[in-house]
Amino acid sequence: MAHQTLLEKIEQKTAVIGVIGLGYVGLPLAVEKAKAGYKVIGFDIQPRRVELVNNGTNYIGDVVDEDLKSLVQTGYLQATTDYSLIAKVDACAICVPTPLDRYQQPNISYVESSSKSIAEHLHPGMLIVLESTTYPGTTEEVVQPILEKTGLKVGKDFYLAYSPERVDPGNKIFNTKNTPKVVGGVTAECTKVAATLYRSVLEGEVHEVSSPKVAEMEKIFENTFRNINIGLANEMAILCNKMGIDIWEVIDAAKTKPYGFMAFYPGPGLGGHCIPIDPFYLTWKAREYNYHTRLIEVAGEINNEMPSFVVDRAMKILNRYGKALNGAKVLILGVAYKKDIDDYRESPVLPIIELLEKYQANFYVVDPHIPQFKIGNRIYKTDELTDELITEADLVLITTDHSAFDFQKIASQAKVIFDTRNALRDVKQIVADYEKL
Ligand code: SAJ
Repeated sequence: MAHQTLLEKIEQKTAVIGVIGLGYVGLPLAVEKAKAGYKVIGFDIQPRRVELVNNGTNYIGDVVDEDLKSLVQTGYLQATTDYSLIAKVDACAICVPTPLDRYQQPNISYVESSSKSIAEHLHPGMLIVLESTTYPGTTEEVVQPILEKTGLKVGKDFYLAYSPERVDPGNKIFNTKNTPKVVGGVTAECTKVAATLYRSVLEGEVHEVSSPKVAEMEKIFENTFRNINIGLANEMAILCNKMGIDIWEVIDAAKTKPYGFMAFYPGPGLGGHCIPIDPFYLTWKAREYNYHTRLIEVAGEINNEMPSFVVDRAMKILNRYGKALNGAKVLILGVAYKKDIDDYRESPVLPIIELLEKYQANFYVVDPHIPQFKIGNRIYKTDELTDELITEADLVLITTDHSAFDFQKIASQAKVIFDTRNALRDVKQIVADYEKL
């Protein structure tokens, strides 16, 4: 049986592992598999990323620089743009982006192209695991047919499973190695082979489920759960503002309940490449079953409303000083979609900036993790934070609560602060005129 050979290779660590997509999911996974003693080939369409990996130069915050360097030097990890090397691979993980297109429809073109590349070099005894977050059905309705066009049969000649990535960029406690992993294979053998490989690499529990669909759905459920609860926190923030109640104090009080409550916090909107996007993979698939995922769509509307809610609040604050947004000096602290990371994909600060431009505000952006960023085709450079930028601002807008910001200093120098992240919660003395979301 082919899977016996593969299981033996996994147990003896002679299996060659492939990882397609060397981003914030794929590179940490490739490093963990190489650290476990497997020879790993990383595949990426970006030559720059391949060059960086092969030079032992790390570009992902959650990967330890030294680990990458030594794994490359010892030959356990290499990267390539040459997908024909998939022919050498015994087990291959697909870790490519699954964005939405401009019509909010799933774009699984990277999953399809990766599957086609694998199919060109598919050989008996190979395991393929899709890790990218996607709608339930992708593995069996999209990936499997592409692979079986080769004439090889899933469960007999090759093994196919889905195992969602669970990477929380910047999380100092949970990482690829220690976070529990869910695995669902097309057949029982597929599940067994995939689970055996993950158990030989990861420390966290490997939780087996009965099919790829269950694993695909549980991942989307995880992220939809976050999206909707953040939407609830944002709606409560809007209402509490109208009622003159401090939403942050309300949440701190609610979370004293030791059971049945989980704290989520309002913010300037919902960023990242997962939480704002994944639920709409489910919305799209649900239409096939003539079902309308109302809760997901309402949460999306509320979360998408937050950038304009923030700018409206800024307008009202400036108005108290007889200032229009037009011409006002606004200092924006943070463009990353959440604290202590350098990623601004889907960041809510981008629509906030577009609105400030529309109202002709005179704004400056500071983000110690992001030297420059793009909105559409326009490139924006961030500024160094100086005393002048703080003292001369008509309004300091805190949009990302990076640990690198000295909020005590900012609170003592700024005239007016609007804090969308409760970033000043631990600041003893706030001299400025201070307002929170
Ligand atoms: N946010 C809030 N209020 C909250 C929590 C988050 O406004 O209470 C905002 C954040 O500021 C950010 C967005 O939501 O803009 C997403 O935040 P996130 O913490 O979910 O961060 P991601 O998208 O980088 O990572 C998430 C993972 N995070 C957590 O579970 C904490 C996890 O859901 C997934 O493993 C990952 O997406 C993924 O790749 O699916």
